[in-house]
Amino acid sequence: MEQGTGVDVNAPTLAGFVMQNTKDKDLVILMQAIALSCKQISTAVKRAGIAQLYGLAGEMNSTGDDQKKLDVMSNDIMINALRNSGVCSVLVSEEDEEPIIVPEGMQGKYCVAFDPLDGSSNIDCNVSVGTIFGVYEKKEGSTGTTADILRCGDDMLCAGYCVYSSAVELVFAFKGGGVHCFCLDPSIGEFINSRVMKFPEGGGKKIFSCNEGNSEKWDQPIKDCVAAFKIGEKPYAARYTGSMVADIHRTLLYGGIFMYPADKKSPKGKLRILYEGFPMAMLIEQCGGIASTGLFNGSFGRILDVVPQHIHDRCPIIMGGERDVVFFYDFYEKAGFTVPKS
Ligand code: AFP
Repeated sequence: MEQGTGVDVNAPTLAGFVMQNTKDKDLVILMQAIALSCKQISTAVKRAGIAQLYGLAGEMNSTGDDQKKLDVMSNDIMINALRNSGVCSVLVSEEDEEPIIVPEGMQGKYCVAFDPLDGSSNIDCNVSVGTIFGVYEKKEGSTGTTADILRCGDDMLCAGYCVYSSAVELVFAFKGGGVHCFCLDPSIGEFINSRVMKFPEGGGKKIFSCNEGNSEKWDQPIKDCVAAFKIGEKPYAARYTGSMVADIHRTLLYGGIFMYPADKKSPKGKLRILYEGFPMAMLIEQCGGIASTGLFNGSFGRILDVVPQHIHDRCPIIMGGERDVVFFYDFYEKAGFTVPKS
């Protein structure tokens, strides 16, 4: 910090961090494009009331949800930034039915799946929302096709999210590395490395996070597990915003478990693999937690092992600290299922 000025001449910026850790200039360009998008989306979210951006755009998106005006704008922001970055070939957005293939002369080595504004049904009441992204490297010799991105989560190179809340924080990880948080410093318009993310020692706060309104359709072991969260001398606290980014951000920082399981009506659950399940699973695992599909197609697996068949495929999600996911598994074990051993 330069004395008396409040200016940090050595500010650990996102670009500097990516360069130092990877020496990959294309990845620096990619992360700068994502960061720019997040700053623009954050500004649009903040000005939504003034700029009359609340409300529906009048369309439905690729997964059948109503599109908000901010959904459409955030999608345009991301697509423009990534397509013009010169380092992307294939883009998959929650808002677009088909993948976007970048024109040949502008292609680069990365493929990005993203949800430009996740939790957007919360926008009009000013609850936190976020952007989620997962990055793959194009297969060798590929001219950029859907096959470059329809791969298991372990093939992702890096992933992250940005949460638009009282502060704007961008959380991301390279495959196999730690999880890092960058806070947007509005005085200089840059994301600055602010903290390392890791599950609290011992599991942290006992919090469960799920839409209990669906419980009638859940398997009996999940019903039993959630009932058990609520009894005893020190029951778990219930916290659920309906914005995955906000719920996962809290889970990573405070501890607990987030669940969007399969149910009788939706055997694949609700959340999308490429731009919700995979990026969050990578961050959860690299923070020391477990990211499981729960009971899915007859067995329990890692989310990152799933191979999506379609770009908008869904999978059930049970993720959080080891203490709490193991607690969840116990109810299936008692019901006679073989569960993963940690
Ligand atoms: P929206 O983007 O349509 O608001 O959906 C948000 C979301 O994909 C995810 O962020 C939430 O965790 C989940 O859906 C909430 O779903 P329920 O409203 O069914 O609880």
